Amino acid sequence: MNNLSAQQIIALEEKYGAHNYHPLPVVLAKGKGVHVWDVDGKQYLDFLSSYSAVNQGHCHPRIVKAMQAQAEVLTLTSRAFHSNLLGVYMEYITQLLGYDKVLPMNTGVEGGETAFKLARRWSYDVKGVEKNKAVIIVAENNFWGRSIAAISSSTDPSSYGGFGPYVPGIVKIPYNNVVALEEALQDKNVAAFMVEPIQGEAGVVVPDAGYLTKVRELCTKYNVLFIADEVQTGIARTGKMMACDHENIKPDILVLGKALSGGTMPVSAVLANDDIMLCIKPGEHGSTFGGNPLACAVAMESLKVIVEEKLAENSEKMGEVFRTELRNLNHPIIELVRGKGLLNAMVIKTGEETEHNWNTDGELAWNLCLKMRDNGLLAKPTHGNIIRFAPPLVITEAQIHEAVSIIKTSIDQTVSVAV
Ligand code: IF1
Repeated sequence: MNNLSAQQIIALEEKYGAHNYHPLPVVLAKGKGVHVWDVDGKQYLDFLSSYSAVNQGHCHPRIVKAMQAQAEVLTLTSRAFHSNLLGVYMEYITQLLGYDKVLPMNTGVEGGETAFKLARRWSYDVKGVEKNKAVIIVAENNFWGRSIAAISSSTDPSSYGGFGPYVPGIVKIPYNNVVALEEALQDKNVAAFMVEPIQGEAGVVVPDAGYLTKVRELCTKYNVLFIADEVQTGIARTGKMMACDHENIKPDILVLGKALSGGTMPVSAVLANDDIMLCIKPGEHGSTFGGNPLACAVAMESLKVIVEEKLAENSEKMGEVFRTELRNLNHPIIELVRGKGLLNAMVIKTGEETEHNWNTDGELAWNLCLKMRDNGLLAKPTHGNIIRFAPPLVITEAQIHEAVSIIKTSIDQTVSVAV
């Protein structure tokens, strides 16, 4: 704890930190459930949920308790030795999600890297792809992190630009397009198709109903692995345990992160069945922290909280209420509201589409987020004119009403200034 003002803290970051972010000017010091508080004690509804990492709510008492208890006993053994929790956690998560095996890592991007490596290795050892020829298909506007392979998969210049050379063997096709997928699958060297069931960073882009089912069918038909990046959509965020559950389909490789720890520490996991997972042998993949006892204790409790508090159900229900109410505002600056469960986005009309020239380059979305902050709700624009709304899944109906009322007031205040 310190007594620095918000301005002083922001100045310290600016002076001593790399300039790789442009945060909304608010300095948080505390979080509990759906709420966060800034250094001056002002309370906000958190409608970002730390990019969907705090699905269980900030500082969930059960998760914090499990973390504290384990932190006092054993935090890290490395995988050079066994720990008493790893096998127990592995049994729990694989049985819960229905896979033979799990490979524990730390961040979401490491999960993606692991999935890429698994798919490549499977393609050589099982499918019979010629050495070093494996291809992985990804969707345009995907986002799976900041590593060299992740940015090599990206079609966003602000993500990949100026960081070349890039990883070869990655083919990009349009999202939500099964014709393009089938065309790309004609290449016999394809190892996998990796896709987000709903594209998060792209602006909460929900594909047509049936898309994932068709992806599943095509991957099976062409003997290609279906990798679902559920780092953002998984763990009840979209109203089911996994977003793939909406279509009752099972990817060959499932990548999880973020809320797997309830936002307390980086914990990620890659799940697959034996025919895929056992392609990687001892010494061929791993990390110092992956599967550490602290992470095992925290991840197990985080998953149990989701299940026992029925957060998928609440996410589905509250998401419906939220989208309906937001749409019912019928505000002329709202172009559309989309999403599933509590992963939602509000698209704001751009200047050319309205009679008023009030929105240039996402300026309105940014100003609206500042106004919502003033009125006690935190959200952030993505891609200029899209605002993501993704509160913790423990949110109540009364809090949804409160949020929509703040959003409405803030739009009115912002627009009256802009016009
Ligand atoms: C940043 C958005 C969210 C992800 C999916 C893997 C990862 C992510 C589907 C990697 C990470 C982040 C990281 C964060 C911004 C962010 C994000 F704005 F880009 F869209 F969540 F909403 N797969 N998503 O969304 O996970 O390695 O970060 O643990 O600032 O880069 P990670």
